[in-house]
Amino acid sequence: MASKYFSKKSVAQIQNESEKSELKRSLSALNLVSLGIGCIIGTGIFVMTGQAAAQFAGPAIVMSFLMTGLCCAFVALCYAELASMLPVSGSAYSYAYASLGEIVAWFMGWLLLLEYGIAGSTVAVGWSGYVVSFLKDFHIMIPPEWTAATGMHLINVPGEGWLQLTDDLVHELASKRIVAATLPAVTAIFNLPAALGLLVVTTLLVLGVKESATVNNVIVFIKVSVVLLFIGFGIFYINPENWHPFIPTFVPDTSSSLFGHPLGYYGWGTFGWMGILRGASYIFFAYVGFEAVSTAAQEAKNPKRDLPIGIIGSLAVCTILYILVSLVLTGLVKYTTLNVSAPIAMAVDAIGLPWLAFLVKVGAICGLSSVMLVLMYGQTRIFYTMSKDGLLPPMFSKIHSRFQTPYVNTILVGIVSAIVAGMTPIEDLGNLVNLGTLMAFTIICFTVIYLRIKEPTFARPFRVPFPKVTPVLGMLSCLLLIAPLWETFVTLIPYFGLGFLIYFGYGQWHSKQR
Ligand code: ALA
Repeated sequence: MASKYFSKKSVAQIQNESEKSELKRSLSALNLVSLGIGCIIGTGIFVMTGQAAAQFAGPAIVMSFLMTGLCCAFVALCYAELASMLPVSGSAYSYAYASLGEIVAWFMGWLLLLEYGIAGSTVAVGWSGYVVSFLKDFHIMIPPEWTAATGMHLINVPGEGWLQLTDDLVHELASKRIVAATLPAVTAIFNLPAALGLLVVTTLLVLGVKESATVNNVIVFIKVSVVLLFIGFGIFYINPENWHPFIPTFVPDTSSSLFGHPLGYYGWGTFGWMGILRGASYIFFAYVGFEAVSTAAQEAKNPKRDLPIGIIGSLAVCTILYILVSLVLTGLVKYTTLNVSAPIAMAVDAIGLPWLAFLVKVGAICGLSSVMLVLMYGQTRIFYTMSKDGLLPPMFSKIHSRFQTPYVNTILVGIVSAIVAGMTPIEDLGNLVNLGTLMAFTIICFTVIYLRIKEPTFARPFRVPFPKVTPVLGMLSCLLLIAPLWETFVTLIPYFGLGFLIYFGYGQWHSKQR
C-alpha cells in the first residue's frame, strides 16, 4: 500500500529523457564553472556577510565561511556523483524521483521552492539595497517608506541616510550626543524596488529571455573583477586593530538596556563560538546555487566529465573569494558598523575610495540581476517538470504559443516572489532559504548512500572519494548548520503541511508515474 508513494522513475527512463532532450549540447567545462559562479556570488557576499559579522561572528565570520565551505564541499562531491550518474535537468527533484521515490521527490520539489523561489526574493531585497544607494549617488531619492520590508522602522541619520532603527543604532547615536527620538522617522510600507526588480525579471522570462552562456560569462567577469578590485585595493587599507577581538564575546550590559533587553544582543549565538556557528548558518546563503550547474546537464557537451568539474570548480573559486572578502571587509571597518544594506560599498566609502564604491555598486547591481534571473528561471523549470510528471496542475506546464515559455507558471511565481520580497526582511528570507536548501542537501547526501547500496553496479563516471565517510560528513555538517535555524523550522511546519496536503489532495491522483 505504502509502496505506491515510493514509486520511482527508473534510471533508464531518466537517461532516456535526457537523451531525447532537444537542447543543444554547447557548454564546456569552463562555461559550467562560469554558470556556477554566476549563480553563487550574490546577496550572500554583498549584503549578508556584513550583517553576520555585525550580529553574530565579528571578524571570525571568516571562520564561518570556512565552515560552510567545507560543508558545501562534501555536498558538492555528492551532487557531482549524482549529476554524472543521472545527467538530467530538474536536479535534486529528479534525483529523488529516481532513487527514493515519488513522495520524497515531491517533498524535494517543495523544498526547492524555498531554495529557488524564496532565494529569488532574497536576492531582490539585496539588489534593492544597492539600487537605492546607487540612485542616491545621483541625488535620486526613493521615499524611504518604499525601500524596506513592511513595518520596519527607519530613521534618518545625518550624513548616513535612512537606517533601520535598532537598539545599537540608538546607543551609537547617543555616544555622539544625538538623541534618536529627535531624528525624522518612518515606518516602511513595502520594498518597491525589490518587487519591481522581480517583476522585470518575470517579464523577461515570459518573453523567453534566458541568459545565454555569453551574457553569463560577461556578467561573471564584471562581478568577479569587482570582487578582486575590492580585495586588491582594500588590502592596503586594512587596519589590523579592527580584527581585535577576532572572536568577540558578548558581555550583557543591562545597565544601558534600551528596549528591555541588553544592547547588541541578537539572541542565542550572539558572538563567541556559537556566534561563528550561527554566522555560518546565515552566510550559507552565499553558497546557495553551486548545484545549479546540474540543471544544465542536458546542455553540457560532456556532462559526465564536466558536471563534476563545474560544480566543484565553481564552489572552490567562490570559497577562496569569500574568505578573502570577509577578511578584507572586517579589516577595513569595525565589524559593529557593518549592519547596513550595502556593507561592501559602505566600507569602501569609509576608506575614502568613492570611485571604487561606485564600481562595487554597479558590479553588485549587474551581478545580483543575473542571480535573480537564474534563480527564477530554475524555479519555473522545476514547477514545469513537476507539472509534466502530474504532481502539479497542467497550468504549470502550459506553454505560450508565441514565446514558447511556461508563462502561467512564470507569472504566478513572479507575482508571489515580488509580494514576498516587498514585505519580508532579508534575515527572515535568508533563514527560510537556508533551511530549505540544507534539508534538500541532507537528502542528496542520503541519496548517494542509498544508491551505492541499491544500485552498486551502476556506472558512475564521477565517484565520491571515501564513499563511506564523505556523504555521512555531508549530512552531519548540514544538520549542524540547520541547528541554529530551529525557530525557522517551527514556523515552516504549516508550509510542510500544505505541501503534503497538495500531494495527497492532488499529486498522488494525477501522477503520471503511477
Ligand atoms: N548564493 C547566491 C547569493 O548569494 C544565491 O545571492
